[in-house]
Formats: sequence, structure tokens, C-alpha cells
Amino acid sequence: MKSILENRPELARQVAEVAEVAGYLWQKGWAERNGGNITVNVTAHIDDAVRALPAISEVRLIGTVLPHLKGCYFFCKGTNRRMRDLARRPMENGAVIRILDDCASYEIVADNPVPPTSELPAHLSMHDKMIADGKGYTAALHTHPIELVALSHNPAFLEKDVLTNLLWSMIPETRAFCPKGLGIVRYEMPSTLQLAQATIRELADYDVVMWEKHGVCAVGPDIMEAFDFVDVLSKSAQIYLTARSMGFEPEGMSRRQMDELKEAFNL
Ligand code: 2HA
Ligand code: ZN
Repeated sequence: MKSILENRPELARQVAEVAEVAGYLWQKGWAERNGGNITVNVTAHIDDAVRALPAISEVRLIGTVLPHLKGCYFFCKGTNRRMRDLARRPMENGAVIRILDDCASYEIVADNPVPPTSELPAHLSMHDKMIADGKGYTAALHTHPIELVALSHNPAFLEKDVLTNLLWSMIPETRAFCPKGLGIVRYEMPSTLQLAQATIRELADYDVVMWEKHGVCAVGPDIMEAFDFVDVLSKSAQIYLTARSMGFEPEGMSRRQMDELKEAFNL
């Protein structure tokens, strides 16, 4: 069978970048079993031949109506698939889906009928919001970073911007490269519409949100940048926990040092 990626170098590059990030997630220990998911809006790389492709699945409901997604195409990790397998064989562990004109349902178009991620309502809601915002963001990532999730088990860290300020103060780069900080979504059942809706609310102010006692979600211009947002926050969490495990509370950068940074980087 011919792959949809054949003779479509830009689409192939997007999928290769997803595979690369999937490998990083596995190496970092953030992706046990089927944990985490990735979706990328690839509509800009879709031509008339793909638009004419017949569906290779039945039509399925998203569970919500997302008006900005009409006719969009997404590469999605498959539900119950492993990140480490997505890294090696992306088109066997993920698929391209098409959103139908009702903005409420989708069908799989290529290469294999791999049903998309269980967190599809959250992912597609994030994409709908990204299109509405018009910043050119195309990628959504959900993953289970160990230290960040551990921090979410302390209720004091779930108050607005407490973790953001703590993580920013651990190393200058974190504020520079995750300038909006970390939003907080209180615990909700995985894969639910409630989780999707709470995520969207937080995305109004943040590019990365914590799902309490579960993981994080990040959006970005592309999947590599979404990963980088999480990676810098995770680095700060590791520094914090390393200091704590040495037996002391880390001092953190001072307010003045943080303000200086804000000015220098125009944050
Ligand atoms: O896809 O991480 O939240 C597996 C998950 C669900
Ligand atoms: Zn998860």
C-alpha cells in the first residue's frame, strides 16, 4: 500500500518530527505503556488528492462541536499505542484524520485505520482554540512528566501561579522559554469533555497546563516547541526536587533577578 507521506515531503517532515518527540518522551520516562498523546494539525500540507481520499473508518463523533475545525486534517497518535512504537513506526501507531463538515465528527483517511488517542476531545478542543487565537500554533502534546506530576500532589502548589513562580525561579531559562508559566487544571477523569473544557479555559493564559495528579498538556507552533515548553518546566522541577532531596529548600532567584530577566528578554 502507498503511504500518504510518499511525495509529500512537508507532511512526511511533520510526522518525522512527531516520531522524534515520541522517542524523547519515552527516553525521559514520561510515557509508560500507552501514556501520553500527540496531535498535529497538518491541514496546510494536505492537497486535493488527499482531500479526495475515501475514509478507511466509519464516521465517529468527537463528543463536542468545534467550529474552527471544519475540513481540517490531523495526524494523531493511536489510542492504546505506545510512544516508543510511535517513535519507530509512526504510520502504524498513528493516523491522519479528517474533520467532517458538521464539525462534530471525523473519519480516518490514512495510512491505517488506527483509532485516535483517548484524549481526542481535549486535543481537538485545544486545536479549535489555537485556530481561533490565530497565532499559527499547530501542535498539542499530552505527557506524564514524573517530577511535574509529583509536584501536583501538593495542594499548596495548585494555587494560581505558585508553581509557575517556583519553577521560573529555579533557573533563568525557564522563564525565558516558558514565559507564560504553568496553568492548573484540577483533577478530572481522563478522556472526558470536562477535562477538555477545563484545559481550554486555562489555555487562555498559558501554553502549558498541569492536569492534577495526571500529566501536562502543551500547545505550540510545532511539536518540537510544545515539547520544549514542557522540557524546561520539567528541568526546573528536577532542580527543585534535587535541592530538596539534598535536604534544603532551594533559595530560588530573587524577585529582582526575575524582573531583570523579564526586561532583558522582553517577556
Ligand atoms: O493516552 O495518557 O490520558 C493515554 C493517556 C490518557
Ligand atoms: Zn494521560
